[in-house]
Order: sequence, then C-alpha cells, then structure tokens
Amino acid sequence: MLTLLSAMYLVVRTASAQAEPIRVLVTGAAGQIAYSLLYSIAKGDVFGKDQPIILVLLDITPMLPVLDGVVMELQDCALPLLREVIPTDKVEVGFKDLDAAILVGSMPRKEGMERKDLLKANVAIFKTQGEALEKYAKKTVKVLVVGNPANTNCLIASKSAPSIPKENFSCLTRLDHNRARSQVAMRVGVPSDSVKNVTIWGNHSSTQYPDVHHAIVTRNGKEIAAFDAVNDESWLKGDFISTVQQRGAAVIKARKLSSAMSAAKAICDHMRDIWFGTPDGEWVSMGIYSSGNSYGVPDDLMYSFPVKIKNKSWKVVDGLSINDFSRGKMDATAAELVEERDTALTFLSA
Ligand SMILES: NC(=O)c1ccc[n+]([C@@H]2O[C@H](COP(=O)([O-])OP(=O)(O)OC[C@H]3O[C@@H](n4cnc5c(N)ncnc54)[C@H](O)[C@@H]3O)[C@@H](O)[C@H]2O)c1
Ligand SMILES: *[C@@H]1O[C@H](CO)[C@@H](O)[C@H](O)[C@H]1NC(C)=O
Ligand SMILES: *[C@@H]1O[C@H](CO)[C@@H](O)[C@H](O)[C@H]1NC(C)=O
Ligand SMILES: *[C@@H]1O[C@H](CO)[C@@H](O)[C@H](O)[C@H]1NC(C)=O
Ligand SMILES: CC(=O)N[C@H]1CO[C@H](CO)[C@@H](O)[C@@H]1O
Repeated sequence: MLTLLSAMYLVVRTASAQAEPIRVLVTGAAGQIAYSLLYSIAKGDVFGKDQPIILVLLDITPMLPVLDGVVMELQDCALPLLREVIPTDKVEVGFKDLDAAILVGSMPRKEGMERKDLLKANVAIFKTQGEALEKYAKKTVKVLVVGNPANTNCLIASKSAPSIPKENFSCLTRLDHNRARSQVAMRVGVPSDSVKNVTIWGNHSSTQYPDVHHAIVTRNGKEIAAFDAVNDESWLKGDFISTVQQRGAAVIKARKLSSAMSAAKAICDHMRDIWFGTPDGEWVSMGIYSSGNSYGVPDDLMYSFPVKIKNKSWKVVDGLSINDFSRGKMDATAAELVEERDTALTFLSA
C-alpha cells in the first residue's frame, strides 16, 4: 500500500514538474504595488509551488528603464518557477496568450485634475486593455482589476472584451475584506483567521459597506457571532465601519504613499482563491458582475459581493438576511457606482 502510494505520488510529482508554464501579466509593473507583488507571484504563492510562470510586465514607455531594474531583481532572485520575464510597453506583446491578467496600472489623480477628466483617462486605458484582451489573450483568461477606480475600470475592460465571459473579470476588494477581518480580530483578541465570513459590499471607496452581521469569530474553540464576540454594537456600526472605509487614506497620511504591501497581499489572496477555490467554510469578497444577483443590487455593475469559488467559478453566497441598516448602506454604494458607470459609458461610446 505504501509503495503504491509513493509510486502515485511520484507520478503526480513528475507530471506537475513538467507542467507547461502559464503566462501572467502584471500592468503598472514599475509601480509600488507591483514591487511587492511580483516576488510573491514568481515564487509560487498564487498559482502553486509546481506551476512554472512566464511573467509579462507592462508599463508606459517612460517607465521602461525602471522596469529593467525590476527585471534584473527578479532574475537575481533565482526563482526556479520563473521561466521568463518579458518587460514591454506594447499591448500586443503584453496581452498575448494570457492565462491571468492583473491590471494594476491606471491614471493617478494629479493636482487640480477634475474627477471627470480622471475617469475619462481611465476609461481610455481600460478600453484599450479590454480590446487587447479580446484580441490577444486566451478566452479562459482570468482578469483582476486593481487600478482605481477599480470597479468601473473593470466594467469598461469587460465591456471591451465581449468574447471573454463577464464572470472572468473581477476587481479587488479583498484588501478591504482583510482590513475588516483584522479590525474585528484585534478587537476580540484572536488571530485574523479566527474571523470568518465578513463581507464588503459595493465600491472600493469610502462608501463601501463592511458588513459583519454574518461574520463568525472562533474563540476558545467555540464559534460565535461577531456581534456577540465584539459585544459593542455602537463600535461595529460606527468606528469599525469608518476605520475600514478610511483605511486607505489613513495609510497615505502616515506613509505619504498609498498601501502597497497590503494591496499586493490582497491581490495574491484574491487570485489564489480564483485558481484554487475558497477554503471550506468561508466566503471572500470580490467585485464581480452584478447582473442577476439576488440582493437587489442594480444590474450591469462591478459590485463587491460575498462569493465562494470552486473549480475557477464563483457563486454569490445567496440568502443572507439584510436589515434596514445594511440595505441603506448597500444602496448608497450602488448609487455611486451607477453614476460612475453612466458617466464612463458616455466616454466609452464617444
Ligand atoms: N483596489 C484596491 O484595493 C487598491 C488598493 C491599493 C491601490 N490601488 C490602486 O492601484 C493602482 C496602482 O497603485 P501603485 O501604488 O502601484 O501606483 P504607482 O503609481 O506606484 O504605480 C502605478 C504604475 O502604473 C503605471 N501605469 C500607468 N498607466 C499605465 C498604463 N496605461 N499601462 C500600464 N501601466 C500604467 C505607471 O507608470 C506606474 O508605474 C492605483 O490606481 C491605486 O489607486 C487599488
Ligand atoms: C468608487 O471607488 C473608486 C475607488 O476608490 C473611487 O476612485 C471612485 O471615485 C468611487 N466612485 C465614486 C462615484 O465615488
Ligand atoms: C461561512 O459561510 C459559509 C457559506 O454560507 C458556511 O458554509 C460556513 O459555515 C460559514 N462559516 C462559519 C465559520 O460559520
Ligand atoms: C470544472 O470546470 C471545467 C471547465 O468549465 C469543466 O470542464 C469541468 O467539468 C469542471 N469540473 C468539475 C469537477 O466540476
Ligand atoms: C472565475 C470564473 O468565473 N471563471 C469562469 C470563466 O469562464 C469560464 C467559461 O469560459 C467559466 O467556466 C468559468 O467559471
């Protein structure tokens, strides 16, 4: 029996050792999130310890010299899974034959720039990148949008790549999810993995709704509702929510730079769960296409929901009870996204 098992193990090992490399694109690759992210991807934290990787790094032309430095450092890490690194400023190179695309680069807000002009610039970027996905990537590509405004950028990319299923596009709210989880864990005094089933609803912005009505805390081996574990309803409905909503701004104020290490970690969590499925007994939050949802969220948005993932397919966790407090907050963040989408669509068709 033992010999049979070890023989089977050897067969599996040999098969996976010869796995074909997958092509993974990171855009904004010369930026600060990518600097934390690329090492984790290249060493196997996201796609598995047996999965060879070709990393494609896209940034804008003026950043190519910086990108060369990033390439040198990746080479100097001597990572066995990393088979090739391809730096480029051309979408036809960047989006070719992709298995996964992590779109981090976007137009940042500049001093004095109008909100509308910023949105317009980002619609142009994500239209181009969506069209490049349509033209050059595999139809099974999994696309994660991080660059802000992430939800709307994701919607634009997806609309510009009609032959790739909408379900294969998602945007990052995992950082908010992780923040919510940690805040509750610190408050109760348990490790963060003892807090499960928090939900982020809506836009990745200060109107997002971090919801712990269905969250569970494990303390001294017992599972209890987060509301009972925390035992401070006014904190949960007040400071907890605003702390998570404002966390990005608080990090910028302290660091004079936006979140990068935690954003990179969240990107890894998100993409790993798409690849391998969510752990048993918990859901995660991600921004996904809203059409057909059971929570009364308007159709045709990229909106963050609680999801479970299996076999590279997500399913929204249905049937959670929504009280009036939650309803109001879910609707407010939806209204913001509807408005942003409608403006973005006028730019898309212009
Ligand atoms: N969704 C989230 O949870 C979350 C969290 C943190 C940051 N973000 C967003 O992620 C983005 C990146 O953050 P960062 O700190 O790495 O910024 P950064 O400025 O350090 O890097 C961004 C990089 O993107 C590049 N870029 C710009 N336009 C591009 C294009 N058209 N194609 C390819 N590359 C392009 C820039 O040249 C730059 O190198 C920002 O939009 C930020 O707001 C999102
Ligand atoms: C939605 O969230 C993004 C990301 O933070 C933000 O840039 C955008 O302004 C928000 N949308 C609106 C309409 O406020
Ligand atoms: C989290 O939610 C899932 C899906 O409803 C459920 O199966 C699981 O038991 C929940 N986890 C905990 C710790 O209650
Ligand atoms: C997983 O998904 C693939 C592609 O959609 C499908 O062919 C396969 O049958 C699925 N496997 C399981 C176990 O559901
Ligand atoms: C993550 C996800 O939802 N993936 C979907 C991508 O599209 C294929 C069809 O090509 C679906 O089977 C996957 O479920």
